[in-house]
Amino acid sequence: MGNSDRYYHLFEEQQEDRGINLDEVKTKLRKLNIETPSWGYGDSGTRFKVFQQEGIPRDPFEKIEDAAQVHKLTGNCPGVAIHIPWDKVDDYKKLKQYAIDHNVHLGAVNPNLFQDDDYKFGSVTNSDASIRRKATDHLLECVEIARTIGSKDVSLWFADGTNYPGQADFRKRKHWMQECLSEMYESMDDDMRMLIEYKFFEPAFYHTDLADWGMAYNMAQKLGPQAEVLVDTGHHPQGTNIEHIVAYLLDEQRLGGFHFNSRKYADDDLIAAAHNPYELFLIFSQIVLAQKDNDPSVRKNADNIAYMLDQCHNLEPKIPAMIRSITNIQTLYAKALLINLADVKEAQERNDVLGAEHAVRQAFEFDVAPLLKAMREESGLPIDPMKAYQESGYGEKILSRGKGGASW
Ligand code: PSV
Ligand code: MN
Repeated sequence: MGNSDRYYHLFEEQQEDRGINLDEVKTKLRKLNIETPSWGYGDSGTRFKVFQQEGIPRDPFEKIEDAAQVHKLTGNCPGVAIHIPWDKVDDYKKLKQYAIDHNVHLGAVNPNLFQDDDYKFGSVTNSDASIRRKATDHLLECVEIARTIGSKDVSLWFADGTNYPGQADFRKRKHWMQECLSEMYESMDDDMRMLIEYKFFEPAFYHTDLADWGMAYNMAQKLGPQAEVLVDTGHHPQGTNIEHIVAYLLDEQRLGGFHFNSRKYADDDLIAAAHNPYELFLIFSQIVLAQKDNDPSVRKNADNIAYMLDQCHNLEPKIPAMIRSITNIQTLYAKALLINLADVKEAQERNDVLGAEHAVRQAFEFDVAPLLKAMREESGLPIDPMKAYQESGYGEKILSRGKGGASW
């Protein structure tokens, strides 16, 4: 019996005693699909400097090749989110097929409404009707691209906002945005989703048109059931209770998806759970709870969340940074799946504050390494995805691409 087996069996016994079925946990872990962002493989930086790396993909096809490595080694990332026009190609069917040939698929389509001179004072909130038209046409183009590549999600983030009091009319902008998004909504197929992201500041510093989850939720509600809220973990003020937002949206059946990343100060876009693993664990704890809800529509929402990374690795190499993010997420989801929900519920019913807190935290404190090893072994995946990447030679092979690849 190998070491990993010995540790796993001890772990299994321990969890069985707690009433946790590890086969169910492993099945859920295998089912976790996290899209990686095509733009996360390109060169990125801060407003001060983009340090170019060697080996960066030169086009969307090479981005897919890199994303395919992350999936091959972790088993949880079959989807690649794309950004238009960064990933604009002449033939989207060819791009779709290229992804399939690399054992992945194209995921959410992300329009870009922030890098055109016309959008300086807003895109769908611009006071100039012809600019709003242009922005809406781009949204419609992205719905069409999603249709062509067989993607069901169009994911929206707006940089729209202002820097100074009096600069623009908040309420007019709210109506303009709703008008443009309604047109996009009407153009979607019945099985498509519009995922609406919010962010409290940056690039605008005074007001942002969709500044928080409440505004995104309200917009989604006005548009219809195919519009849902996307929670980017880096888009909240310090100290925000994100898991509460998650629970609220699940209860309303409007939690569309996540952009995972880590933040210390603002929208830092760093490796998921690098700074505050407990936060991500608590987010997953709400999802795990909703997966077992009595209400089938809450369960349906919890089982249909679009998980994505939205990260930019400015200093560290891109592919290993994605792998680290995914293994961090696997670890924290695994821990959340170890929460004994019945214990939590009982403690809550007794108003046993310490007991309830203990029941949640206890799961976080388990070492899930033996569980992840067993799950990977059983799925034919490398036990240590990072080590496997480092030994694969892929990182050296792509150096022949040279410097000066794609950037956002
Ligand atoms: C900018 O803040 C951002 O990171 C948003 O989170 C979007 O999801 C992403 O860029 C891609 O447009
Ligand atoms: Mn995002």
